[in-house]
Amino acid sequence: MLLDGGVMKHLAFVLALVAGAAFGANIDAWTVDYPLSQPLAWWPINEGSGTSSTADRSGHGHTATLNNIEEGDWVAGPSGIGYALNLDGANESASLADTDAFSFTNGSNDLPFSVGVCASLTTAANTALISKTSTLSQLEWSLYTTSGSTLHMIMYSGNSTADRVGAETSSALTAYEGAYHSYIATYDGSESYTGITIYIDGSAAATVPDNHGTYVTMSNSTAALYIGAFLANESSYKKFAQGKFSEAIVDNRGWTADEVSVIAARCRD
Ligand SMILES: [Ca+2]
Ligand SMILES: [Ca+2]
Ligand SMILES: [Ca+2]
Repeated sequence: MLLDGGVMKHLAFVLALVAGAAFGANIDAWTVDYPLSQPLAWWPINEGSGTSSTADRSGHGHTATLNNIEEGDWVAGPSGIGYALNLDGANESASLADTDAFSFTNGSNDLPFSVGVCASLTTAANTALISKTSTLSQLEWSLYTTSGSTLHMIMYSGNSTADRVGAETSSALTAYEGAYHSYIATYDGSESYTGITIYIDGSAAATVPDNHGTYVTMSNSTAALYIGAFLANESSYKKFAQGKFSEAIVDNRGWTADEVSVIAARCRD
């Protein structure tokens, strides 16, 4: 049958609405570009199946290896948008072999960088968000929590936990357990506590210094980068995250507060 112009316009409008709704519902999906200039690495963790790897969509090819993941670990992301990996707190993570691009030092001085994770933590105590650490002699940087559930962003010098600069949130993350939240740290490369900002859901958190020893510049070790693990190869101190990880980002510049807001808005229940 033939449709008159008015009906055709109406149909086009309805189709546009459907397309718009689908677009909005898939903000975290493959079809949507990263919201800022392309970062060093962006893992949307949106495959929804597979147990071997998760893609880096930054265009830089830093495909991450999945460790001890089973098909049943794939779950819904924030608000049912996209997917996430439900890590078990025992041995599951994603990792990337050591490469210089993720060591933010020129050998003498630190360089700016930022890291971000969108995760729903089952427990906020003694957990790992993202780090470049493998053992107590392979230490570069880490975003993790301690037994009191406060969030730390630490840079290590000389591959030693004794020589570090860092910031620790004044409040515990306990209230954030069980729902998706954005955890971001930015660092200006100044080799001091004051150059670190920790953001939760896009807002700068109150912090206190976590500095020890003598900090020269960030180590460039052979540590792997881990999403959801800290000191993964250190039997006494290893931490594995228990919770759903929907996105991880690493960038080789310090994000502005406005940029952090844009990234954090992608992570909401
Ligand atoms: Ca497993
Ligand atoms: Ca290295
Ligand atoms: Ca995801």
